[in-house]
Amino acid sequence: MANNITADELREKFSHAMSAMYQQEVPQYGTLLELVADVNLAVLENSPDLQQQLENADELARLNVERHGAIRVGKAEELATLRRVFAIMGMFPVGYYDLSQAGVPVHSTAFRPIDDAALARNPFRIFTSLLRLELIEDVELRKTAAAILAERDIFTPRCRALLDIYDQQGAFSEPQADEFIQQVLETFRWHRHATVDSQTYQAFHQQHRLIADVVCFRGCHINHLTPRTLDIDRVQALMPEYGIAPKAIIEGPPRRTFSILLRQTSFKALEEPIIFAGVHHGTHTARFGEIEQRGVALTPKGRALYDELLGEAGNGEDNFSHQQHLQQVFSRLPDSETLMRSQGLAYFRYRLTPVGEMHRQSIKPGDDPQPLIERGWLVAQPIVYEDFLPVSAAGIFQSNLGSEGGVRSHGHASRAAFEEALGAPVANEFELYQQASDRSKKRCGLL
Ligand code: OOG
Ligand code: NI
Repeated sequence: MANNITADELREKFSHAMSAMYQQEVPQYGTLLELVADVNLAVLENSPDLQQQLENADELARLNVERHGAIRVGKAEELATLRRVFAIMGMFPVGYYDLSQAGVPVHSTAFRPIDDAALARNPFRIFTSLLRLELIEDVELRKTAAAILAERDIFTPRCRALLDIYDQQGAFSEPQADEFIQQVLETFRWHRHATVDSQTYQAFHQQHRLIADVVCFRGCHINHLTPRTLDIDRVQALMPEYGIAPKAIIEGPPRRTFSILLRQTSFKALEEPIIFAGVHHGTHTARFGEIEQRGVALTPKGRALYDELLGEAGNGEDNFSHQQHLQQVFSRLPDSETLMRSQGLAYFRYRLTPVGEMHRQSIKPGDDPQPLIERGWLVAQPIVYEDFLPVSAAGIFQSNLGSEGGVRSHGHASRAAFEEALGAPVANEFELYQQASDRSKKRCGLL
């Protein structure tokens, strides 16, 4: 069919449409975008090297656009249908996150692009959580929740029809693509009208605020979007000046010369007016804005060290002392690209330089990349971490559910149950990074 829209184009349109909708719904999010743009500009002005590097990578134009968003669903069918929706946009389930360890009754995955070209084009991801009804202690309440969820359909009939059309055609024309985006937006739109009366809402809310958020509305409203910042510490510090209340601490690793994984922080969820069935007015607190700064993906060995150090550091009360403490504890993880590479702590992509190309025949599978890098034949580029961190995610959840301390509670990881609900396995993020690294090594003749 002529003029078919690619998955990358659809994802791009989708992330723009979500951003426009969310800025309308949550004006404070628009303010956060302005702050992020201001800080990014200042960083670039002070760092011509970085500016050049981003320009070369074609990153400058879309520096301030969203990198991820998050939603929460209530039942298996919703998750499975989202899998179909996101697949059309080139977003596939990667990773399994068990948040129950941190007292949040959900488990999650991230729908995201997987191949190098798609990630380079637009890495937009949706962190998607499934409520675990079995973790609701009150049996009656659990039954009520299940009954409410059984009745709702978060997708429009036209969205469902378009999914079937896509399955038959294997593609969308441009008008179909635009209609699809419009229909999908309906699922993520905010509804001021709760589907339950205020008593039912309060009962869920008392068990866990998240249950009320997932069960009491017609859709699975987008609960935050997250642009990329070049200086997360600066944005965190400036938020109050822009009239935005930040969460207490920046999640993830400390600031380093050689950035690793993912650092993130958010502003606190707003208290928004809602209307209950039976016309009572009330408020609901779920929606916020977040920022992120990504670094290199760590190997299982590097990640184990990260998890160990993070556990050792614990949680500070205020961001300043927390970051200082993190810096100290993380001194055990070398802050050097070369050391991280030679110790097998992080993933890299390799590329031959023009001189390296000329000496291609003297490069043998199994050669150590380091001498070749020093000789100027080979360049190693850190592979960006494209996924999420369960401890950080729990911190983001908790700060926006009104409890930053975080009660640890029961609940066992249940990847198999999650995959059954999803109707497919989730990809292993480490395997994806390893494959990207291996592909690049093969191209250079190193593998
Ligand atoms: C998701 C929180 C997790 C992140 O960036 O780690 C998340 C949620 O609140 O639904 O988005
Ligand atoms: Ni997030």
